[in-house]
Amino acid sequence: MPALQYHLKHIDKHSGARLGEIVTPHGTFPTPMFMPVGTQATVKTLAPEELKTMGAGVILANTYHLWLRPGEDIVEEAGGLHRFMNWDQGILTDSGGFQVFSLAKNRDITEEGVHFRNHLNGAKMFLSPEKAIAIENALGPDIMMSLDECPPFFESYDYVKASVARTSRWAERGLKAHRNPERQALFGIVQGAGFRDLREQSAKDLVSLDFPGYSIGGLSVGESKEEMNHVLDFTVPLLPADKPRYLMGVGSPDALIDGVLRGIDMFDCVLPTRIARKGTVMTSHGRVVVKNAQYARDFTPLDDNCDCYTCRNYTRAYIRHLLKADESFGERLTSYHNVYFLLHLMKQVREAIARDELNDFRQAFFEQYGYFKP
Ligand code: PRF
Ligand code: ZN
Repeated sequence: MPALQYHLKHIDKHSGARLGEIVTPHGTFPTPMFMPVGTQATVKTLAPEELKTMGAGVILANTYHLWLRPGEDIVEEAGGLHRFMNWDQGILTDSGGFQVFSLAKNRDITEEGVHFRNHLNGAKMFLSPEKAIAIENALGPDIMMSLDECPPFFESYDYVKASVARTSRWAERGLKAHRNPERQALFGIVQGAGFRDLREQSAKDLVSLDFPGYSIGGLSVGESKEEMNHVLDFTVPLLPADKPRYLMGVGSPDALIDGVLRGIDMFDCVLPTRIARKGTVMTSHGRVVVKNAQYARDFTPLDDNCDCYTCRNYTRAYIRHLLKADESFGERLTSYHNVYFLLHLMKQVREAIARDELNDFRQAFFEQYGYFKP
């Protein structure tokens, strides 16, 4: 048995949206799905039991961070990431490439891999495609990513062309180095910035290697929503219909719906938890900065249409007070709500696909949420 199975259940008749499920060694989750981010083997402020109650069937963790601290050897000794963090559902790890590019200093990319100084103590380190796989094999997630390079969206054609070719060679090296394909599914990552022929080349290279799933990287890195949707329009059809497609680092409600409409099955993003800790929540009427003075005497829930733990029990005024007083419970309440909001949104999206009504759902959602472009 392969480590992962994708079952395509229904395609929305009026869009490319797919309803399906992914079976992993740690349970089955429905798709399209949003994966909360647990960079350091914790979805910030939330307990695994809480995530499970909300219906999070899979979460993301970062190879880069866990390699630096506590070290993959310690996680392996604990019995793997699932046991280490007491999470018995799906886990996906990013390969570390993106984090090296966004966090580390003095990066030097060579054919062999990336030399850099880590962001914790400045020590010199080296990450190769084989090393990334060895760390991911030790951590033991259900789904792992190949080492890739995520070039800036507006990088030159020649640079991106060479980068895509290298990312393909790294993907092949990673596949060869993978020690545990029966328990862990390795995805290849399509790159190519905004260049159609480079996205095509990248997809072709990776599809020929026959990965159990494909990620789309290099998006949501500063380009416009229109540009991202355009790249998805021509990239998603290049990927096999019987394998899952994961759009990396995307998590705003509009981008989730627009990605699903183009055939994406999985998403992750720090957005809900990051903005929550700063006092911003997503609601059915749009974003609310609950820390603002206007909510000091607002004794209604964060979102009057939400039935999450936070909204059933606490008011905006109380949550604002906690956040202003730097009480960590405030961050927990907003984080809980935001993660629930996106998981619930994806549930509604799946139900709309089943009815062949995702286009109508999108329109109704954005008329409420405050962003709508036909
Ligand atoms: N590559 C990897 N991880 C990522 C990205 C990528 O391109 C992105 C881009 N949005 C987020 N996370 N490996
Ligand atoms: Zn809520």
